[in-house]
Amino acid sequence: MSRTSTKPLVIVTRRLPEAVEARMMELFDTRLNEDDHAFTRGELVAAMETADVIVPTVTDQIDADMIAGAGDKLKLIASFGTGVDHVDTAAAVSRKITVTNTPGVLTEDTADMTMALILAVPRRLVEGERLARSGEWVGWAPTALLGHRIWGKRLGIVGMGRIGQAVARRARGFGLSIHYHNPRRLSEGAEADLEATYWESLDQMLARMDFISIHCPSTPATYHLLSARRLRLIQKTAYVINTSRGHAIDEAELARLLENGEIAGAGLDVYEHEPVVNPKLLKMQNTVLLPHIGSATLEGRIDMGEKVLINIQTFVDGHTPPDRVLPL
Ligand code: 8YV
Repeated sequence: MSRTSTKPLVIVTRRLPEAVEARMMELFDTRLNEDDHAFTRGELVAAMETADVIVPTVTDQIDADMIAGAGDKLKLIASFGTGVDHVDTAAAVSRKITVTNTPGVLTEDTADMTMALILAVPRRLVEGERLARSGEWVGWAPTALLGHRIWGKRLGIVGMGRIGQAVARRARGFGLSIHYHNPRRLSEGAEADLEATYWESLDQMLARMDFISIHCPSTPATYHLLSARRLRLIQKTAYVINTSRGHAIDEAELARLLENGEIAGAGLDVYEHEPVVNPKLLKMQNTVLLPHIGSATLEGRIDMGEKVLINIQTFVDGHTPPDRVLPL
């Protein structure tokens, strides 16, 4: 970044909470996206040719070609969000462009939404809500809208990082026993705190759980971690919950298994080809589908924005930003 220019040019690709945009404007020469449309590839390329700093979100795919074509001034990609699967971080690092994210501040909100899905699917919450509004509800009946009990069941958490652990803490309060698979086993103390059982074999865990909730980062190694083969290991009575990234699950196979009653239900906040949702999933009653709102709280978005501001300011001041991301 040129030391002679007074303020760096920061291009923000989506609307952020007012307070964050206002601070961004005070600190930097900021260009906002007034109508909040998702940038086209062309717009993103143009932004990367001119900006010193770009602030993208999950709706901006920044690949190696775009990074190769970036202007010499571009030195920082300060992403708004925790997952950085939309940025080719290896390509960025090889062009000496720093990448940052906003970890930690959306843990509790995402865990809340996960818990909401864990409750909503087996208790048929959305079906019930629709019936109550439809004008077709004829009154209480002992056998109406029977769901399944949550208390006493087994929850298998795939990816026991910050969010996975926050889900575990909540789920224990609902009487679920906690099981997990993770590349690294937690410390004895952490396992004891969460009363969590470690499964080295994902296959074995999947076959024995009543709920499976995905909380791993999206990397080439976790692409279709729940592959067609693994999805077929899941019990007929089990529910699959995903608030991480759609890529972790073979969505077409999940839809097929749900359609055939080979998996009981699914609660999804993320999809393989967002914003497109597999049409089979849309038609089913045993799915609860959300539009990627796991971290969508005003408080969370403000905290994320503050992290972006700190990352940019620290970088502009010549230091390593606190949330620097290195390629996995
Ligand atoms: C964000 C998310 O809304 O931070 C993440 O990784 O998945 C979401 O909760 C989005 O990514 C912001 O870019």
